[in-house]
Amino acid sequence: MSTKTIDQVEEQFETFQILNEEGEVVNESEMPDLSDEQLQEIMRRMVYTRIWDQRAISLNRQGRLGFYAPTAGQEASQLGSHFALEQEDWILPGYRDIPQIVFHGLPLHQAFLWSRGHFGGSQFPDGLNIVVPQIIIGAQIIQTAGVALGLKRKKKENIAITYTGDGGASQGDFYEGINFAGAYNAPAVFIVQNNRFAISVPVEKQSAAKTIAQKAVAAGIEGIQVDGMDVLAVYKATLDARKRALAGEGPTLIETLTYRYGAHTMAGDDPTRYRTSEEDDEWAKKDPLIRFRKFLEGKKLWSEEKENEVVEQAKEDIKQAIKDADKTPKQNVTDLLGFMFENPPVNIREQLEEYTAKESK
Ligand SMILES: Cc1ncc(C[n+]2csc(CCOP(=O)(O)OP(=O)(O)O)c2C)c(N)n1
Ligand SMILES: [Mg+2]
Repeated sequence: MSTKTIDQVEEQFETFQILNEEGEVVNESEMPDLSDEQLQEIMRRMVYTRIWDQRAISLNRQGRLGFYAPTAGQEASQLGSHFALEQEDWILPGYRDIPQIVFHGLPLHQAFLWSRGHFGGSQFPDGLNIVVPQIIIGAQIIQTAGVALGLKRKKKENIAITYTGDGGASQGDFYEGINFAGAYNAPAVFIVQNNRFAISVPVEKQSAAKTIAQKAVAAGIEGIQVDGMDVLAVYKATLDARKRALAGEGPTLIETLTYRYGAHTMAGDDPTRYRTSEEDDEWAKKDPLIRFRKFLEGKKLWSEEKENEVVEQAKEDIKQAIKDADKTPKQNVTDLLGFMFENPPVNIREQLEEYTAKESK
């Protein structure tokens, strides 16, 4: 016995890239077919999300937001994959994947309510196919396999897509989910955003595997590792995965190599305790906005003026969304209990009575 098998498998998981760090096309044959307007829209979303991240961090520090998991650095991974979806596709996000569900149609003020732990942040508009962002690491992977199987059974031309992190790929749920989806040929796309850390734990400590993408092999599904700072590569990989899923060719596991510039969440994490500034600098050079901006400027599709417009729009929208969130009546204990069951069991009925009396005082 030798370990040759592993070497042979790992060799096949080369990083898929279309735009290099300079914004140059290095993989012309994989260039996706996107109109000028679509290319500009992708940039608009990434710039918008970067500003939103800065504002959210500052709102959090002012005590006005609640839970927040920073997104800067991960825009290409999050928004490039989302751009490949259709409106009727289902998204099962993790706690960091709020940009995708907002661009899918969740009003921004509801995203802020979700941050505040207000139930209004989880009561989605009718017809919006998203699930409440998952906090339990990996749980959404199994749910995605189920949603995708449901879509297949109902003969819908749609997929279910989910996001987790490098840490999430160590959970039992992850293996169960991808295996089940493979076994039932469910139209699912599993994105693992490998930002190199699960809070402070480096990815090298998560697994002996060199890539997360190769974990697809044991589940008998497609796997691909993508440059997660290259929005076109992430878009193309997701688009291809979606097509394969709908053609009955099974689910795909996509590993995006990315980096979160900020803290894990705003609840006291200090990345300087587990990352070096050299590593931060190295990843800043790969920045998804810088390289896509260069690419678009080369095509005369982007300018400082355009960028400023997006920045101003984002700031204005955020200001309004916070106002709307502030205007939302505070939640009561009876709201929480009332939403739990259609027919509440006796202990919940007792508590409902108790709190109805308290709240009416
Ligand atoms: C089942 C479970 N275990 C532990 C936690 C605590 N926890 C929250 S985030 C996190 C790290 C997740 O890292 P990763 O999957 O890489 O995602 P990232 O935050 O880097 O996007 C952990 C361990 C949790 N939420 N759920
Ligand atoms: Mg991570």
